[in-house]
Amino acid sequence: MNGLKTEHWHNIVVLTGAGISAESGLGTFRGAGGLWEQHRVEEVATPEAFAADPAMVYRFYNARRAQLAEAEPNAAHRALAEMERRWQGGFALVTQNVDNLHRRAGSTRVYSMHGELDKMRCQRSGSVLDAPVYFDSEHCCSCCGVAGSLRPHVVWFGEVPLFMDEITALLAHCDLFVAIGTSSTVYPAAGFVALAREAGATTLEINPEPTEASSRFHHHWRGRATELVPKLADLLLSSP
Ligand code: BJW
Repeated sequence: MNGLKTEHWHNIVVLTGAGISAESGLGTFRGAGGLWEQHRVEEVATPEAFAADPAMVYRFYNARRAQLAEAEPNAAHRALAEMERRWQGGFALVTQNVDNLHRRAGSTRVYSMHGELDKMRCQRSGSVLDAPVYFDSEHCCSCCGVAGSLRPHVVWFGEVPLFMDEITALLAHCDLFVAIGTSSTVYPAAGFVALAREAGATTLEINPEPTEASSRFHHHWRGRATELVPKLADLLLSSP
């Protein structure tokens, strides 16, 4: 941990990825243990995979929902919720994660740009509904009463992420941008650091490993999110 001196920051934007939930027991997508039934995420999280083999894709998300039901927010999620409560300027949390651990830790201003695992969407009406732990093509939706129209409310490759207008506006007025636990391999999130720098922001990457985007950040804190995010909260919330 080095280098970051508190400045006259007003607006903070934090981007999180799978690494922040790793210490809550949820697997990351890439690196060791990133395969699910021998599939890479790029092979299951696509509209094409859902069209070709919906049972496999439902099974993937049902397993993830069951795992999430057993998981609890960790110290990093809680530290971000405390930052939102106590930071005097603007604070926004953008997450690529579809788990609900930020909200369960108490964060309220969360932009879940890749959707939410505990929601499902009717492809006929567009309604977004609370999802049970298990659902598949047999499940009838409450809006039109037809089976086979429900899909996970998540953003797959080739689909447009959610809240892009809001996130772009936040980045354009950002003074400090922090990326936590993301490999920065998936766009548009991987490009947010460049947008933040165009806005003149200071940028910090928190990750145990260097990533494809590391060279674009001013500062790097190497270590686990549960250790370093509470330290960041202490640093920011104790500054005059
Ligand atoms: C720790 C830790 C600890 C471990 N503490 N850290 C060529 C060039 C550029 C772009 C493209 C291209 N070809 C195609 C594209 C576009 C494509 C893309 O980016 N593809 C890449 C593979 C190249 N992107 C899209 O299609 C997106 N849509 C799009 O671009 O639309 C166009 C558009 C955009 C904007 C406006 C208008 C139009 C959609 C992307 C959807 C991604 N969906 C998924 C699945 C979501 C549902 C689900 O969860 O199942 O999102 S894929 C998956 O990857 C998931 C994640 O959110 C995402 C990112 O992964 P993340 O979070 O970074 O996890 P990992 O596993 O990669 O990394 C974990 C990190 O944690 C590691 O670095 C560890 O070191 C670290 N870590 N333990 C802290 N304790």
